[in-house]
Amino acid sequence: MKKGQLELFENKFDLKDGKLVVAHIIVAFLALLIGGIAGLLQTLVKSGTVKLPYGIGYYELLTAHGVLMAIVFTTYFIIGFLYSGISYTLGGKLLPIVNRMGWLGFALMTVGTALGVVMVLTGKASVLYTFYAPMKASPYFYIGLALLVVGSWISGWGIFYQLKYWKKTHHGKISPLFAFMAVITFLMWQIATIGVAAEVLIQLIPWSFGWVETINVMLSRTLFWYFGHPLVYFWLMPAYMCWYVIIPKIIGGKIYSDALARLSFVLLLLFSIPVGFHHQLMEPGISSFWKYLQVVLTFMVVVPSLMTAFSLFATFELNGRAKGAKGLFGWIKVMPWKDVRFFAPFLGMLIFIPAGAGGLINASNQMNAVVHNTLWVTGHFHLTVATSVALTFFGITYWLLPAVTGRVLTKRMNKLGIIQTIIWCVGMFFMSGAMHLVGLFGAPRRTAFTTYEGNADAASWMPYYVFMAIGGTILFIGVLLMVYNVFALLRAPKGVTEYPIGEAMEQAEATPAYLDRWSVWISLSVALILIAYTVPLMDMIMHPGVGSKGFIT
Ligand code: HAS
Ligand code: HEM
Ligand code: CU
Repeated sequence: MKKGQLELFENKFDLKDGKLVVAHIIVAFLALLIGGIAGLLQTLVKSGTVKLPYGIGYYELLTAHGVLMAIVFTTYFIIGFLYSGISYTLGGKLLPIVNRMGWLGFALMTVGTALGVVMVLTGKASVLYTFYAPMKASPYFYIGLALLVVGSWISGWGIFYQLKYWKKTHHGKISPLFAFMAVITFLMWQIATIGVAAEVLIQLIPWSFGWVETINVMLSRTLFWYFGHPLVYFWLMPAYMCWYVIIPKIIGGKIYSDALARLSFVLLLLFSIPVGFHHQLMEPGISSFWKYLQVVLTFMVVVPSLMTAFSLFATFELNGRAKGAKGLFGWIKVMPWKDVRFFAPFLGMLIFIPAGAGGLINASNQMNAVVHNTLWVTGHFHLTVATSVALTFFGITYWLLPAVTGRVLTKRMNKLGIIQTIIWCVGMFFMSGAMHLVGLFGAPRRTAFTTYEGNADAASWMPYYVFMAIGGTILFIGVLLMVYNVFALLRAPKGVTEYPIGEAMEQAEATPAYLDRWSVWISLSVALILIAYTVPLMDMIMHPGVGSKGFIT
């Protein structure tokens, strides 16, 4: 019996690849833990509840929080998750060379992360996760970032290589949906990170070593946002992969349309990069025409999200009807609410509706003038990345860790997962809700506790800061419980957990082969980027203005 089980398992997930996956997930959740401590302290400082001891600066904390949460937690989780799915759907195991590339990427990323985090925690890189010039960090912080990016490239190339091999051995077949999406995600990442690599290697590192005196600030910010917006889709697309491919299987339904899912990912590749200016709408130095063009493209990239919403509703409703649900909302009753593998990602989807709506507000030029650099924006991305994406990643963890380690999710763990999800939503309701509101009243983001010398407007923000701190405290409990859950999952009873990959509906149309034609999509993507960026970038390079010296805060 035991032997049979083991064999069955070995057909399901390769345990050697499982180790690679687990290594990534562990680093991700350690980052969540340390980032969570920083986050909690931020809310307590802002509300005037605590003063930071030992000369720790607010910006040290905020940099650590942004880097650990938005860059380390996400990137490690994503690579671990995508490698697991690649291993499972493309041949049942990673090619030995791909497994080694995964480890090499992991090692480089980890050296880079350690270097970067040490610089931040020793106060030598209080430049926030966007590392805007002319704020200057130690060169080793930038070198750490560069290693992190190069490591992620190597991992991405491993994914491309595995697909290439699969295609060679499965001539004429369309790639599995999960693999297709993983490749698009990493193609997008590959194209996007060129911007930040150029910024770091050509501008920031020479400048912070003192080899050049000044820096072209406008150019550096533009290169950053060329990368920074696709960065947020790099977080989102793996969550969409769970919503499209995994969730249908977990609820016992089918994928509404394989072709629609692929098309939405192609659109995400095309439109997620040439839109960075929507983070720079309030900046001088970019003419309004180019801002306008990129805002139009920003609204184009909303389309694949709306397609996603449509297709998920369709999956849910058709699944409900197949199970006998009646009426417009009858399907809601037959959903597996008590299964955390569904519950956590579903709340992520639900919260993505207001989160995305906030994004549409941000992207509208006139409204951006109201919300830019206020806590509203912080509220927006704690709903998008810190809830929709994070809750989806949490939901994935409950089956991923058991599946790749040969264990099972126990009832007790499932229950703890449900509790964790509820805690997260309640905490975020308070924290992000208060951020949105007080942001509308003009409270700036990225500020420590201050009374602005008794200014009455600033005093009226204080109650909201208290709500943020209440929310932050609840969220921190959620972080602790999640980290506990991760380590408990790693010790769960041995057994077989299926890797849940959904299948398309029988009546769905066949997937057209052109969707698998990479060269077309890459060329189109490059063309759009050239259209949106060439002229403004040339302008910044030809008319650099007066360069800026560095400032160390
Ligand atoms: Fe954003 C700033 C615009 C999406 C993250 N964003 C940020 C920053 C971050 C971030 C981190 O235009 C701050 C960066 C910094 O530090 O300065 N954002 C948008 C727009 C979208 C958007 C138009 N953002 C995201 C996502 C993120 C993210 C996703 C992370 C994961 N954002 C902006 C702009 C700024 C900005 C400006 C700059 C602000 C400033 O001035 O600084 C769109 O992509 C959103 C489209 C999404 C929708 C929702 C579709 C709904 C779905 C849910 C389906 C649910 C179902 C269940 C089926 C329109 C898919 C339903 C069940 C029931 C029972 C009802
Ligand atoms: C910023 C709290 C979880 C990503 C902030 C700020 C607070 C905060 C108060 C704003 C500080 C300011 O503008 O002065 C928390 C708490 C969390 C949490 C209490 C949970 C315990 C997360 C997660 C993510 C995240 C899970 C992403 C996955 C960010 C980012 C910033 C930020 C990117 C912006 C940093 C910057 O402006 O440079 N957080 N957060 N947070 N948070 Fe969180
Ligand atoms: Cu953006």
